[in-house]
Amino acid sequence: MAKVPSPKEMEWCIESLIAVFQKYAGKDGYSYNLSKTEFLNFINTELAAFIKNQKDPSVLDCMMKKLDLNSDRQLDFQESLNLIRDIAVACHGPFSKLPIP
Ligand SMILES: [Ca+2]
Repeated sequence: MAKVPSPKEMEWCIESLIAVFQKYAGKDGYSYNLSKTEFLNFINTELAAFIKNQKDPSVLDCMMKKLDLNSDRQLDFQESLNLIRDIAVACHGPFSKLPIP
């Protein structure tokens, strides 16, 4: 039997993105989408450091509406990835200026 190679770092990151999305999606309905409640639970748990200074709850409502490209009041995996992409791009700027060890 051939040994299955362990996932590379980027493959592991992709698997992690999918696993975290699926952990929150489907808790109160269709398992392939985040409802508003699931989205708030996801963002307040998984991205707490990024929103810790955010005191206005309407900002998260606006964020979900902006991410919900097909306006079905749910975020599918692709729509939720736009948030992750935006955060990664925002973080890359400051990190890219650090010296490489
Ligand atoms: Ca949607």
